[in-house]
Amino acid sequence: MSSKADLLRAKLDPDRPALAMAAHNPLAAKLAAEAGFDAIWGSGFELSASYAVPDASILPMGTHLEMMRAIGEVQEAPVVADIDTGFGNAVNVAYAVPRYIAAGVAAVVMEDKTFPKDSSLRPGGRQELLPVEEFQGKIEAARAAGDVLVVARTEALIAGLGEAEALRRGDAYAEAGADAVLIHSKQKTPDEILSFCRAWPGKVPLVLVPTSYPQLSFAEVAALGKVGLIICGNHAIRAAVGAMRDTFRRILAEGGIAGVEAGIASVGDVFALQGDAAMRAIEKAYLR
Ligand code: SPV
Ligand code: MG
Repeated sequence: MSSKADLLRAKLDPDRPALAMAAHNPLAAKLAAEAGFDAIWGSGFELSASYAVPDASILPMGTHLEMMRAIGEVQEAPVVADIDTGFGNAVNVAYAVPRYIAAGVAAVVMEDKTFPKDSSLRPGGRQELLPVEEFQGKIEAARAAGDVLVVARTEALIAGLGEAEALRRGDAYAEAGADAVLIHSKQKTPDEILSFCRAWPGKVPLVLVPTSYPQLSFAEVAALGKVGLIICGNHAIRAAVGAMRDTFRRILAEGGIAGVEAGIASVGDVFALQGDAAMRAIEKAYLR
C-alpha cells in the first residue's frame, strides 16, 4: 500500500501543480478536501490566528501536532505540515519529525529562519536566517526520520537577501536531500517569484505560497514547468473571519437571528460534517 508521502510525491507534477488549501482545524480540512483540493496545508499562521496569538513560535509543538493528527482522522487528502523552524536545532528536528510521521502527515515544510520565528508576511518582521550548513543538517535530520516528504523553505527573498542567495540556498537544500524547495516572497507583484522560478535549475520541484501576489493564476504557475505544489496559505481563516464578522454584526444590528439564516450553513449540514451518518450506523449495529 502506498504511503501518504508516496501519494503526495506522485502529485508534485510541475506541468500540473498540486493545490493545497490551508486549514486551522479538522472541519476546515474536511471542507477543503470536499471542495477538491489535493492536499491540506497544516498552517502555523492559521492555527496561531485561531488561538488569536501571533505566528511567532508562541504555540507549543504539541498543539500543532495534535491538529495534524486530528485532520488526518477526518479526511483522506495528504497533510502538509508546517513545522516552522523545526522547533529548534537539528536535535529538535530529529525528535519532532518522527512524531509528525506518527501523526500521519505526508510532508513537513521547514523554514531556514532562526528559532523563535516571526511571520514572513508581517511588515517589518524579524527575519534572521540560519547558516546554510546548519540548515542542511536540519534537513538531513528530517530526512532520516522516516517516510515523509521534506520540503525545505528558504526565506532569503523575504529577508531581502536577493535572488542569487535564494538560488544558492535552494540548491544547497536540494543537495542535502530536500524533496522540494518552497520559495516565499512578500512582494505585491509576482515578478520576484517568476524570476526565481525561471532561474531555478529544476533539481527538485518548487512550492509557492502566492498570498502576497494573488494575481498570479494557477495556469501561469503551471506554464513555468517548475512548481509541484501551490499552497493557498491562509484562505480558510480569512474566509472564516470575514463570514463570522458579517454574521455577528448583522445579528446585533437586526435584533434577531432570522436575517442571517439563509446565508449560513444549516444545522443539518453541520451534523453531516460531524459524521452523523457513521454514528447512526454504529447506533443501529450496537445500541441495545
Ligand atoms: C503559514 O501559513 O503558516 C505559512 C505561510 O507559513 S505564511 O504565513 O505566508 O508564512
Ligand atoms: Mg507558517
